[in-house]
Amino acid sequence: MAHFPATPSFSGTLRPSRIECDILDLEVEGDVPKQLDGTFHRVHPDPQFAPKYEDDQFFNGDGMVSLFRFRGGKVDFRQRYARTDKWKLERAAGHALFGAYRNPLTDDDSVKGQIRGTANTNVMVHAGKLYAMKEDSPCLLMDPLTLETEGYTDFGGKLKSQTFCAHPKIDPVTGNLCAFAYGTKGLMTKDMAYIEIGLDGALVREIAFENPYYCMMHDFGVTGDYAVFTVMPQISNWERLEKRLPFFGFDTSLPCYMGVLRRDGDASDLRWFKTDNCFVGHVMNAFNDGTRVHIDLPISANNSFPFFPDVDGKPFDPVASRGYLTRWTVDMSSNSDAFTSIERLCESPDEFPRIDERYATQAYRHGWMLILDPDRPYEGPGGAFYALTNTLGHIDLATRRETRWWAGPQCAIQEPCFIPRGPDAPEGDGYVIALVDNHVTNYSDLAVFDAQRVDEGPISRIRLPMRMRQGLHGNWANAARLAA
Ligand code: V55
Ligand code: FE
Repeated sequence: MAHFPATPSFSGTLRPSRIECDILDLEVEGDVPKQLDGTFHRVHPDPQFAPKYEDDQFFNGDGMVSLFRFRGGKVDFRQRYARTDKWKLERAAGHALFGAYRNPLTDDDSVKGQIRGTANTNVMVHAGKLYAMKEDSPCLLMDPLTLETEGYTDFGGKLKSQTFCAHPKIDPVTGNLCAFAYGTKGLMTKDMAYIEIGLDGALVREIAFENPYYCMMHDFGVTGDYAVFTVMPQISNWERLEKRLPFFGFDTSLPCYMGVLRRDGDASDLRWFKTDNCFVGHVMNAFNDGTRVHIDLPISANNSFPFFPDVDGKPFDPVASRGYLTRWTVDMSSNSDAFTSIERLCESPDEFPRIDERYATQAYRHGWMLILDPDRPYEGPGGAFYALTNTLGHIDLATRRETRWWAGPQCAIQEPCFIPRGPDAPEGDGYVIALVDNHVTNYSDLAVFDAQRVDEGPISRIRLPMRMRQGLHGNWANAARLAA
């Protein structure tokens, strides 16, 4: 008998959904641009079974992958669980076997040593497969159209790392998928790797190195010449796991770092630049002009994750938790470990930044993100920690002009995704899509915006007959990439 805890992670707007389905030809309000031919995949955590522990958290749910197939103005929908090893073992048992988030000490003896991954963080098409990813485990391969799971991959026995990040980037110049991994030799190890996977799905390079301290390293940046890593003190250790504390805790006594590694090197010239304690969010983009290396990402004065609390017990500070898009710059020709500059790019709290990915790794002009506008009213039920992602924003980094669209008092918006109008469209010319979840009616729409006119609101809404659970990340793949 399924009985989910009555905690904010499993009730109210975060009530588990667990819906696998196929819907042909979704209802559409307005017109979906006919030239859009491709797929939008996204994923949310959705526990298959009630968790072993009442205090379990949202990030531990099994990956539920959604597919919106766009063709000729019509959109088909499909949703399937990522059939991870964990999902299959628990399916066979009929109940949860794996315990707390990233804590193997809490698992049933019957599953000791099994891969604990949930594939719940990001999904991206590369080399004919859908990569479904969770940063604590290997990359899971799925079929991009049927959503059948193939299983975990070690890239033909070539990849040494036990883990694979959830935020790879596709280098638009080489077509390689650029990724990284932390805890490559096991939990709590400082061992990391920079990884590239070629257009044929084979390992191109794996560069091993160590980070200054073990921490949650969630996202990274890639430039033409370098891979860029951010170290922030969401830390962990075995003592925390033995005490059954949340896996990560935030340590305000530790500094942050920006690491820069040559993509074609052997890590002998890896540099760690140092800055004050802060909380580091998702990466919008990174690029280098010569030896000057830039990474753009929301930075908060303090911890943004209340469920990974302060290690000294300091109370969560919601205002200090807000991140603001910031440019971190370092110079590889400098002899010191100091940053060259730290420049705030956006004055509104923001997260889930995206770009026109044809400009990934390069100097760029256009960004989109969710803005957390605290001055807007919210009329939905409380509890969901993402209820304030109420506004979609566009930023023109050349003029610093910001435009935005508020989704209304009943709604939250999920991570946006940019789609170019066509292969030759200039940077930023196209569409932005984002799920808009109505927490009162309990329906979601996939809203389509003109990317340069988000303030005018959606030009069409692709209507789902249900509300999507809060998700993490998703990506567009055009027909050419699907066929490759
Ligand atoms: C994040 C999400 C995760 C995770 C670690 O957003 C970090 C950050 C959905 O799971 O395991
Ligand atoms: Fe993420």
